[in-house]
Amino acid sequence: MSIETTDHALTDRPEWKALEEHLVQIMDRDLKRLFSEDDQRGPRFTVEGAGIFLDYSKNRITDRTVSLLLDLARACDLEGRRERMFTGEKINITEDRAVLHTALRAPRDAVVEVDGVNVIPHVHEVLDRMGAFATGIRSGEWKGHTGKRIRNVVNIGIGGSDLGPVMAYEALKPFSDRSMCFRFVSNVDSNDFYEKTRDLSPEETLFIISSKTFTTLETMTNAHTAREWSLEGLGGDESAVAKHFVAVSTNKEAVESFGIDSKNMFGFWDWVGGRYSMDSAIGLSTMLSVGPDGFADLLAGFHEMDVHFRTAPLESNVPVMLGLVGLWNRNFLGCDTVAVLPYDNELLRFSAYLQQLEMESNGKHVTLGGERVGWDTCPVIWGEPGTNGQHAFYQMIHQGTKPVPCDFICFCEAANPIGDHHDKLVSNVFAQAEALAFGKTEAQVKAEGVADQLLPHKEFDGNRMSNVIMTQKLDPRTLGRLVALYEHKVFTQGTIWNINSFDQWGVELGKVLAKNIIPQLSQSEAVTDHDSSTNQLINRYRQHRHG
Ligand code: G6Q
Repeated sequence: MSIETTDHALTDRPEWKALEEHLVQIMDRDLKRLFSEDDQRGPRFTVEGAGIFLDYSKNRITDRTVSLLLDLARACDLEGRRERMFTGEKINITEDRAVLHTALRAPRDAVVEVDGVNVIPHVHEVLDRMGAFATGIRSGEWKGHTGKRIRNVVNIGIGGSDLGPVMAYEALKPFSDRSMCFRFVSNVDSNDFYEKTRDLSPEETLFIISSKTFTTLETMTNAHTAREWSLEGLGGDESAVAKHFVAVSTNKEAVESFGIDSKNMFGFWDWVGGRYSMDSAIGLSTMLSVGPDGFADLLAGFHEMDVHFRTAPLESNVPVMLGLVGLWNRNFLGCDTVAVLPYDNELLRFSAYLQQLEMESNGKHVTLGGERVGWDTCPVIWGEPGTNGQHAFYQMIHQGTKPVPCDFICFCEAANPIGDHHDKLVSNVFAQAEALAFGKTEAQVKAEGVADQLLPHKEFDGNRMSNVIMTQKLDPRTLGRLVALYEHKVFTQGTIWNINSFDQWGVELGKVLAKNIIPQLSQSEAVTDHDSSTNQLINRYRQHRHG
């Protein structure tokens, strides 16, 4: 394994120190003042690329802030590292892997080499096989064991093998084949499997077992349960598995030993991280729902944003600017969380998807060289679609004690327009961003005739930062662009924080401990080998697990 040793303490860099000094100089200039000083501020703090328009003017920044942030990005070699990712260098140094999700959406004639082998023909070979399979299922040509067509598709996977597929299914529902039913089972909680299958007919149900490793506890447990459920409903004939199970994995041996023929397996590669895999074969359920052409549009959208990220100058680069402004809010203004607020109901799983993408990628406390970081890394990412959030947690965003930077995401056109719903929806985006930035002074509240004792309760400080991301319409292409936007934002921030955004060692310890605990839960004698709290919990559960 080649561990990079070129560790620079980020906070010792002159560019970082310049930002710290600059912060002191602009501390007292709130957003109201910044806007009043410059009537072109809105248009100037705006970038556009790959069909995505980003207005970041409602952040507490000046031209100098932007220029210092760009200096920092250059000093951290963002451009060089970006190229190293795109060209297949093994920048995931703790796993000695290339990071090539961008190759998954590269055109057929592109050349991207890993260890001297061009991976693009392999990518397209899998895409072609997925396309033929999806067409067979969608047309009814592929029949189940008893000769009925497949109407239900159940994706079994977790984490990166679930969040992307389920998010994309919800987001692209208006483009899906409505005669089919799609379900996603992820949790090892038996309720998940039960509830998602209780009304399905095994004769019409296809399971996609999506697991890069094909060893994940949750997925393998659900996969075996699905196999039993299916065989039970199909008369116990083992040959039925071939018609009702396919696998998406990098582990051919494990897939075969589960009983799935490798001709029904769609592969991917170790250079695709789980949370970066919704555009690989892990997206098979997406392709089944929106069709091969819809999936091709999704990939085209991803690729457009890749090209933009790779080629646009940093100052006019949408993911770079989103990343830099986020870094300013995190490291210099001390914001601990970011709310992602899509004003589109179909994006109901988008914040959960980004939670994994950002927090699993950049929630790290050591640098690439293994030193403890001396600066904050990933903030907490959270959110819900608007306007629902407005009637729930926005109170805190407007009047809580700490600012919460918000990404408002909106679309110029509705996927299913009805009357004036869409204007009403989008007006709320603009109003929320405006209210957060400019607030309402005590004098304004008083002028409305509000009683003196209520003034502090009804006043809004303002000076709360937000981005507005606007694009035309939520369709497969736009979804690809949006996801790639955030992938590259993560890359931008991870590069400056000098961490490995592509491993996830932090999820291992709990998994190992759970494996040790599983047999203890059903043993007859009391468990004593943990701390007194864990022993107590295990033993209490042991005593009560049968009611
Ligand atoms: C993502 C993570 C993780 C992974 C799941 C499922 O980057 O690695 O969320 O996707 O643990 O793993 P398998 O696909 O191997 O089952």
